[in-house]
Amino acid sequence: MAGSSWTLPKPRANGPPYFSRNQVSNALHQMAVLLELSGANMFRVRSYQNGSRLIGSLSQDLGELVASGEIFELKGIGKGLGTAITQSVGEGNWPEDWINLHQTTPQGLIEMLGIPGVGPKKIKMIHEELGVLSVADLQEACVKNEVAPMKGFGAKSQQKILDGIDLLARFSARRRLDIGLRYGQTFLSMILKLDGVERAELAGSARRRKETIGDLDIVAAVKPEDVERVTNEILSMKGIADVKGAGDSKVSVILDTSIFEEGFSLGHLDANVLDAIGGESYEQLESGGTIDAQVRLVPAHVFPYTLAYFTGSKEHNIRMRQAAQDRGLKLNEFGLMPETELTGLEAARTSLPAEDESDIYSHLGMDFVTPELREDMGEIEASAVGQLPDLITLSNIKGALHNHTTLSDGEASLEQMADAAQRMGWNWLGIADHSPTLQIAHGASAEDLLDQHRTMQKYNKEWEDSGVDFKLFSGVESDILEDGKLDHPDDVLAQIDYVVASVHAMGRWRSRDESQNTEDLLKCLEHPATTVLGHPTGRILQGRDGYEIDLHTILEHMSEANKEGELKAVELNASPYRLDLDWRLCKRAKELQVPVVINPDAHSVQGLGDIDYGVMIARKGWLEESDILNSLGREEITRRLNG
Ligand code: DGT
Ligand code: CA
Ligand code: CA
Ligand code: ZN
Repeated sequence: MAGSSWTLPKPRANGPPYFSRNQVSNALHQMAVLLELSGANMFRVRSYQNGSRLIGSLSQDLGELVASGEIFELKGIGKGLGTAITQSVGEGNWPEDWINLHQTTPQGLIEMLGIPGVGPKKIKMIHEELGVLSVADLQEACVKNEVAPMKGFGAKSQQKILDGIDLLARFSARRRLDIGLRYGQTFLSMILKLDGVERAELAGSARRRKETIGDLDIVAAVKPEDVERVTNEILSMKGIADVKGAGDSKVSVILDTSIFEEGFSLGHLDANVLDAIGGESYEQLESGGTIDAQVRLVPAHVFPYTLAYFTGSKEHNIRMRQAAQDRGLKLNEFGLMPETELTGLEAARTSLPAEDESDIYSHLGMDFVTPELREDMGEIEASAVGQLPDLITLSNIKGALHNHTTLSDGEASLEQMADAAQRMGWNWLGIADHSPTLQIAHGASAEDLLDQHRTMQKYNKEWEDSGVDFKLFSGVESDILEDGKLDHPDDVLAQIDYVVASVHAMGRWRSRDESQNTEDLLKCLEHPATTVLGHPTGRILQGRDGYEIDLHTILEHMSEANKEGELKAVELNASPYRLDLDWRLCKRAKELQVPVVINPDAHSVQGLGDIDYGVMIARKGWLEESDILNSLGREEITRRLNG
């Protein structure tokens, strides 16, 4: 990974143990890889691998094992490794030969390790035979078809390497919201547990719920006298792959998946999505991934100001500073104060007090702006005149229209999905399995679809008779075919409750121009059976861009249709891989009064939980309860779908 460091960590304390269990385990793992790259004997490589695993999973304290010499009694730690560990942990010096190997291994070869599907053995061969020294060299060699002819490679594996390089480049820069939040919330909860941390919050793009996160930012309130100890405790936490810097008010680290107590898995993935992000390679990349994080430690009285500053966005901050200037004040990460010669925390002593961020806004004559809205997209103006939206919340959601069962590519049965929806407190659930054309997702035949419809009617009758406030709706996720046609005959579509129309043949749609795509989508939307436009651009975050489409025109047409009494809703696909409709366009849909339906596109029971991410993005897009179709209760949605 681009983020992770391959230098041996510096000793961190003034006495033994100089390195943590995690750091030693990492160093051993890296040694195994470097040894393999250098062509060392496999027995030696394996002894480092085993040592890494053993130390990483120790239940005893490594410092004590070293101090007592018991380290040599551990099965799997030979004399050589035992001595090396004793010297590093006990004295703070890594062995000479470890340092040498790190220094002599070309940096480019280490970067190549980040390419999914490319291990040390292959890198060594490519390096020796082709003189490749960097990811860029390797890409060039593949393009020139120099890798395929090598023994043990071939055209297919050459293409896989090219795809992997592409994936690595996209992946290294930013991480998806779900992943960023997973790291961020885990790290935050560990920091909150430390003695001396009075409060702490996630800031930056994660707090603003951006669809992807560059790095994590955390702000913590800590008394000056506790800063050094808290800093050291953060640096020795599990999950810290490397330390980039630690000063007296800021800690910069790289986190890896060992931060997750319960391990790291991605759960059941939609085949379409998985395909777009590189299949197994992607899972490998994700589980071997890292994310950068910065923690700022400040005294409690400046905490709200620091939190507001590092929450951003930069654009929002600029407007806030302007608003302060308009009142003759200066706003920065330390406070809100009259212009002064003093700087930093010194100047903060003259700041207006703030218990919370809302006090800062109120000093400036503004309503509190929720972090999701802080993008300078109109929130500054709205908050100054008390016109901020009353945003949708998870508890407003009563059901959803786009979900899959085992009838197509879902993992759970109709019964399991209905049961899960009830347990979530929903009052209705719409099932929209794939249509026949989509073979990769086992699209269901008309016959099976109608069968499922009858089963739902049976359950609905039972619930109605026994007074249960729950109902199933039968839909279909129809592929949009050539010329905007739907994938079932009209008489079939007329029998079910609704159609989610989505594009899946991405290759074809992406090869066409915007006007052709827009025209076909408009045709499809004109079909009386079409109720919802599913994942409107087809983008897969970090996987592939969507097809060219003029969504403004589409939304305007949908707006007209709604004014004429039809129901044409646009989906906000809540899968964290999609988040499509983009939040920047949600506000436009709202202005045009096109209903938005937040759909988890669940392919499993757990998948229903993705609704959270959809709500986050809907909030970011200014949407209120009245803008969201699936905030309607059972009876109202029945009327809307049958109307
Ligand atoms: P990211 O990490 O790329 O997903 O996005 P952010 O928004 O988390 O950006 P980051 O981590 O560079 O900085 C966190 C916040 O700190 C940012 O949203 C606003 C604030 N900030 C950072 N640099 C500047 C700056 O030069 N000017 C202003 N006004 N604010 C800044
Ligand atoms: Ca950030
Ligand atoms: Ca940052
Ligand atoms: Zn779907």
